[in-house]
Amino acid sequence: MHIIHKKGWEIPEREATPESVAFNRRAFIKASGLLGAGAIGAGWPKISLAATDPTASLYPAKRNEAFTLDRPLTPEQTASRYNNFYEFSLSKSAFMQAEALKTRPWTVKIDGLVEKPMELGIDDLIKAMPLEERLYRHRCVEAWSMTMPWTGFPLKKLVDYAKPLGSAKFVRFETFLDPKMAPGQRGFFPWPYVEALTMAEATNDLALMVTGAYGKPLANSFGAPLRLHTPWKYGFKSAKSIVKISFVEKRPETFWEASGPGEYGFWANVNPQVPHPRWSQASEEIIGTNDRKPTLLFNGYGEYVADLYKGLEKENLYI
Ligand SMILES: Nc1nc2c(c(=O)[nH]1)N[C@H]1C(S)=C(S)[C@@H](COP(=O)(O)O)O[C@H]1N2
Ligand SMILES: [Mo]
Repeated sequence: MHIIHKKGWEIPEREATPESVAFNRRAFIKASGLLGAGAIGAGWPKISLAATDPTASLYPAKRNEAFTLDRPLTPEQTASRYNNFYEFSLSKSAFMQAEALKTRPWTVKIDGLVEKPMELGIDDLIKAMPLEERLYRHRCVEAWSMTMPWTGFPLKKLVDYAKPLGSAKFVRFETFLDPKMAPGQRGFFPWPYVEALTMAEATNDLALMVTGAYGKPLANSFGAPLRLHTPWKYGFKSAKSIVKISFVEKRPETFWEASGPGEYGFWANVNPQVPHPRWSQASEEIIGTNDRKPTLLFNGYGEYVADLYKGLEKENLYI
């Protein structure tokens, strides 16, 4: 496929710094008339105020101490305002447009090769699952990284709950489709957003369904009310705002494979020695700092996941 539009990561880094986020914030407040109304507090910090969320009382969840970091946490205001969320914008300030994301009512469909397909209200699902907090590193294919305190439950628990049939080989995740709500979906991309994992990846200890961050329900920009995070893979594998989880036999075509097959493959495991066709993956910019660090194989999570890829040497496992 010939892609004629610009990808988010072709935007010069300058435009994607926290400084420009701060600038955009002022522009946004001005444009929305909030300054004049003297109501900045009412209009602006909604992304960090989740008190009205029906699951708010479940947070903060107990931290699982098994997952530790080699660097400080990214401040919440930095992490929740520097996002890839193409449904809303190709710019890192998608968090502003993502305020339009309506997260209730929200239903998650589980279908495909399962004993009994079902539809679950998001609040019932979250209450049925064991929430815990995990400190995870996040490595975007664009060569930047963050560290977040996610709250969520192991994807494995949801797989057990769904009772897949033996014939299921992949788990497919689909994001909402609503071009009225999400301006990016009016543009040229193979919507809705789709990601997928093998069953072995999905039932690995690390694969986390995320419902909250920083000790409260997920801010819209992080992909509320339910997103995936697979920290050993490039960030694009971690689908946001999921409405459907399907168990399938055939390997699904994913959003990024369909958009740029030569650049974003199915596996997308982090490997500093395998460059992206257009840039090096050897190191990463730590967002919110002036630091770069060397990138680690499997983003430092090899002890959990390296075994998953034995026998797959012929596949293009990295990018
Ligand atoms: N639905 C959807 N999910 C998505 C994306 C997206 O544009 N839409 N971007 C991906 C990419 S490229 C990254 S790096 C992460 C960003 O997650 P964050 O904004 O919480 O850091 O979300 C991933 N999941
Ligand atoms: Mo990414």
